[in-house]
Amino acid sequence: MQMSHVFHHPLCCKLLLSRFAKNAPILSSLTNCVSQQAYRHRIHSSALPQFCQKGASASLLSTLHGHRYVSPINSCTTRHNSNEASSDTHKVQLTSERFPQLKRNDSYGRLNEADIEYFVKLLPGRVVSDEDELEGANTDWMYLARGSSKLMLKPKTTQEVSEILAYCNSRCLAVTPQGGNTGLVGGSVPVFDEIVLSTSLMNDIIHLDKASGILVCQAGCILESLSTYLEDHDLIMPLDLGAKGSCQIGGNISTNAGGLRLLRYGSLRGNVLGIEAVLADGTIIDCLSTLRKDNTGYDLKNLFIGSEGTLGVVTAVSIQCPPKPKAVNLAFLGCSSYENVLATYSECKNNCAEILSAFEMMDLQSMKFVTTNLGLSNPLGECPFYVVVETSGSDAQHDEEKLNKFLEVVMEQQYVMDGTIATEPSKIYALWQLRERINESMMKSGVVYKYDISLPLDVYYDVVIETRQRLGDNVLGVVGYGHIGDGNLHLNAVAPTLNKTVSDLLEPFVYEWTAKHKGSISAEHGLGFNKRNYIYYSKSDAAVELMALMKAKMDPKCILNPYKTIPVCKPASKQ
Ligand code: FAD
Ligand code: 2HG
Ligand code: ZN
Repeated sequence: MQMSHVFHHPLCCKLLLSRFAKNAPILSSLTNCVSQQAYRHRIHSSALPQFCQKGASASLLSTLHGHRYVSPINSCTTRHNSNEASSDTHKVQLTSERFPQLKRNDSYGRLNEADIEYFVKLLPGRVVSDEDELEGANTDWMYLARGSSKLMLKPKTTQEVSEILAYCNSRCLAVTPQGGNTGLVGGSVPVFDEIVLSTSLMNDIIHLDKASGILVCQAGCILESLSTYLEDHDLIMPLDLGAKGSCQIGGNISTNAGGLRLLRYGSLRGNVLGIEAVLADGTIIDCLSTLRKDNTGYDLKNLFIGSEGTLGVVTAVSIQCPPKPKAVNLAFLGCSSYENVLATYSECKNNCAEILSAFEMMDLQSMKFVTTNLGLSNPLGECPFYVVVETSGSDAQHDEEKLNKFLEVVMEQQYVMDGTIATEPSKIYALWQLRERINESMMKSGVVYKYDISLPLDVYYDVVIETRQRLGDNVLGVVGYGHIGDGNLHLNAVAPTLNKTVSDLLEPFVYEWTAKHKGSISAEHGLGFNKRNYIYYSKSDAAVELMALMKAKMDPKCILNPYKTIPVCKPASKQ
């Protein structure tokens, strides 16, 4: 349908809504989900467990988390849940075999009977050595990294984490902290036989101050469970991401996750008010402040935000939560060129300014993956680019007027060639699926080479075009999508299997391209195992050296998440 048929009328919203209704298939694909009412600013979802009701106790939350409550999105779609065995995981090549030049450092101790006895006494019933159960914890979400840990520990309290680390430090046993295991850079799984320290049972909500919106909780709380809990108190989490049903707030903080709301609420570095963490030697650092202002010396909590489990294990967090918006609108628009995407973004900021809560971009190739591989329906015609514009405000009429004004302008200027809007939760949810599930859809075709880069907006999409030309028929597709409002591009190349020709064409090309355009080679996913050696494209030698010094000071035996984040991480005895 041409835009002139849709938007030029002053009642464009109503027309658009009726147009949306004609696109029933996008909704029917949701019928198997746990909850069709679920949406990003969920008010209440009747199909979800009742823990989101007022007065739900923290212990009930724990019980649910103990059973690995998975979001509606993931229960429909996710390939595996962390810590659960999947027959597929056995097919993933061991990281140690994939990188035979990388050697396990023999300074690390090897688990013995006495170690197991110690842990069993400390954590009765919460020491996992069953091989099948360990498969899930050893294998990453991407099905690309697989460790061979023989032990997973599931503490419930900070004190237990402290005792575990003090013991591991004394025995020089390496440890991989793990939250929801949704990380995309191979950071959350062991490389060799590191012990997995899972925070999945550390899922109590400690306190919510309803007046200030400050939430204090344990690190293992699942992001979506927190969102659901908060919404009953007219608050929301300041972050949201496609992995919300499995990822944990401790993992979010340890990766400094960005996601879909960063444009509006800013980074976790601004929203996290306090952190409690345990250092490698077991020392508990209590910086669990709930103050918005605290300039007493160095901002230590920021050391743990984004340090990917290499400096300490985050055990609890206090976080500032914004009020739940009373009105949410979503516009799903099609653009004929990248220039028109940018022009649409500019107009959106001009017209929707304070109510804008997300501005996301996906190209036609991304759309083809979600429609072909997941059976979702594209509500629009074929357009080279699509954008998702979300507004969140406090006055439905005011917000609608602003959105309409913006739509009128972008239609008149022909920046947008087609579009649909939604105000109903179920429709908003359905439209968000098209964007949030791109990642998952590509994996159904094979192996995904993933780049998560920050770039200036004027060159943002050029790298997709160049990469596509460069890879040609060597791959099934090259797609570009992401948080364009934050300058964050997700460049993905999909191939049937891992392939040296493809990797050699991609690396270091993508990193060099990014550095040449003054971008960052990791915008939001971190470095983990996969990208640690490329850090120099985005940080000076001196900065990396300072990181290494901090690591050596805080974890002198290098037991915390070795082989991750810092390019070379040698145990103390080898230095
Ligand atoms: P894990 O994957 O378990 O761990 C991630 C890292 O943090 C590892 O290095 C681990 O050792 C460390 N870690 C975990 N918990 C702790 C702790 N308590 N203390 C110390 N270290 C710890 N990321 C984004 O930024 N934005 C997105 O929009 C986004 N969307 C995603 C969508 C999908 C479908 C998927 C699968 C992933 C997405 N991600 C995104 C990546 C991932 O979800 C995030 O990085 C998330 O924050 C990881 O949380 P987690 O609990 O799963 O952590
Ligand atoms: C997203 O924004 C996530 O969807 C995942 O950060 C990005 O898979 C990716 O490349
Ligand atoms: Zn992202």
